[in-house]
Amino acid sequence: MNENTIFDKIIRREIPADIVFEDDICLAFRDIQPQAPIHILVIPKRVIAGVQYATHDDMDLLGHLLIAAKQIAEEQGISADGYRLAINAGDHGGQTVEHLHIHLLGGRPMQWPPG
Ligand code: DGP
Repeated sequence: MNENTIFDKIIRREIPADIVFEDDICLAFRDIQPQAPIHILVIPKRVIAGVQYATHDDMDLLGHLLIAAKQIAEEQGISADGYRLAINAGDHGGQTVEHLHIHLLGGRPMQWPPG
């Protein structure tokens, strides 16, 4: 398990991030390359390299991340208009950081299909 991704360094406060939410299980911070007016990453503190590596043992954790993302959307004032949650998995999914993360995107209308 790689615990030295950029996100682990953010969890350990070794590099700065604009943190918007934290609890015992997860951390949420603004994406450094925002693709929307609101672009926040929600990550577990426990390392899972990606959703493709999740197991049934991670069910509670994955649920926790989704509920956290939904609460953050409410706090950020984008819930009424709507928003997108996205998880990129592997090369074809566009995943670049090997630490599971949910993208919370909002503040503008999203398009479909994604690129
Ligand atoms: P993905 O492509 O799904 O693996 O998304 C990784 C995201 O992480 C990407 O949108 C950019 C963001 N990111 C990469 N490095 C940093 C960093 O050092 N700080 C922050 N806040 N975000 C980062």
